[in-house]
Amino acid sequence: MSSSVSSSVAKPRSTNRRERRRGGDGAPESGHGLDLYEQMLLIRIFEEEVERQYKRARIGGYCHLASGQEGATVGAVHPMKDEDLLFSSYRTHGLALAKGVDPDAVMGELFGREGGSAHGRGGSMHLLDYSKGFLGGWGIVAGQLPLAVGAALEISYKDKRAAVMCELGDAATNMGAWHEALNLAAIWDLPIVALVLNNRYGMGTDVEKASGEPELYKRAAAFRMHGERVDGQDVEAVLSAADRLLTRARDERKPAVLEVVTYRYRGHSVADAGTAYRTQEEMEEWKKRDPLLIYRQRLLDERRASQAQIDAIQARVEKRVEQAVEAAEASPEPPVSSLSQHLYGDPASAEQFSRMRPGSPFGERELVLEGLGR
Ligand SMILES: Cc1ncc(C[n+]2csc(CCOP(=O)(O)OP(=O)(O)O)c2C)c(N)n1
Ligand SMILES: [Mg+2]
Repeated sequence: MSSSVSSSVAKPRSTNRRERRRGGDGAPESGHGLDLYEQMLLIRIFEEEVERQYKRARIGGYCHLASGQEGATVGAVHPMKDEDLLFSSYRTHGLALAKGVDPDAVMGELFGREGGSAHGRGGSMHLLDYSKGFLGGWGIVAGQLPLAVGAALEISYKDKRAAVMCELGDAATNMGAWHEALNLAAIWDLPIVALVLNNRYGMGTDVEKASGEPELYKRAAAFRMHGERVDGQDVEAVLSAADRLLTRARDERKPAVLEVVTYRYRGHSVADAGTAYRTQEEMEEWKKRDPLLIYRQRLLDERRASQAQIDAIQARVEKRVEQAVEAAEASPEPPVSSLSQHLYGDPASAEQFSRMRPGSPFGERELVLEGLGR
């Protein structure tokens, strides 16, 4: 078990396969990195559209946006393999898209339609697509970590070659579930990377005020686990670190904490203006280090992309998001009679639930109600 804790906010190490794709003079190949840029842009434009649709009341429930965090999201998820499993908090749209969930299925889920990735049952906070290894979308802060550790235990128990990545916010590292779950991951040598997206705030509380140790990667030392911190506005730096730690988890069964320092531009949820607890100057400073701006400039400066290619990506992504809205609109609402479907993987639980009376708050079963003479 590694007991090292290191900070790597500086230049990323070139350990991933994308960074190794270089031309004869050592410069990155033309076109290399465009896929990362396109994914970040898809998430940015998708979420801007989500906010518009939410304000038109076509999306209900809670809705948490992650604009500003695209470098962290895409960098962390891109090196994941199909068989790797991703868990996340409720700030989940970008993570689902990055793991390969179809934009139509994500938008459909937000609209509460049958075509949604969870058949409209989950909504914004509970996106899920098991076929893509995307296991949610969880609303209880840090509650996803014990589940993710359970999934990592299964991988280890069945001797599969795969890893789990579990995304959490900075505030989630103060929860009991964080300590309990990571302790088990450490003593059982489980293949899991705890991905802490440190966007500086838990709702309106600054990480400096909420955390006894605000350099969150150092908390890994409590479990003699490897921890490191990386700059989340630099997608390639995140990718390099995530790739290395996921490979280590798969090959050596070693858990790790990866803290990615980033920032959310919007409020905690769409209901929060996000201005009461931080200054305009702070927000402007972070926007100067926007992950998309930084990366676009790098691609152009290093002649990996032309302006024409960047423009073509912009047009393609805008069209893709438009199509996702059209697909969501065209998808039917689930009928009330289907209420018991798509909720349980276990057939016995599904059968039990199917006997519950729709609309009964405590799930009274028909047989019980009959017995009571109602
Ligand atoms: C156990 C629990 N306590 C409180 C809440 C209310 N709550 C929702 S989000 C949140 C802040 C979490 O912040 P952070 O972990 O930094 O994630 P971020 O929202 O910044 O992505 C809180 C306190 C909750 N959902 N679950
Ligand atoms: Mg936070």
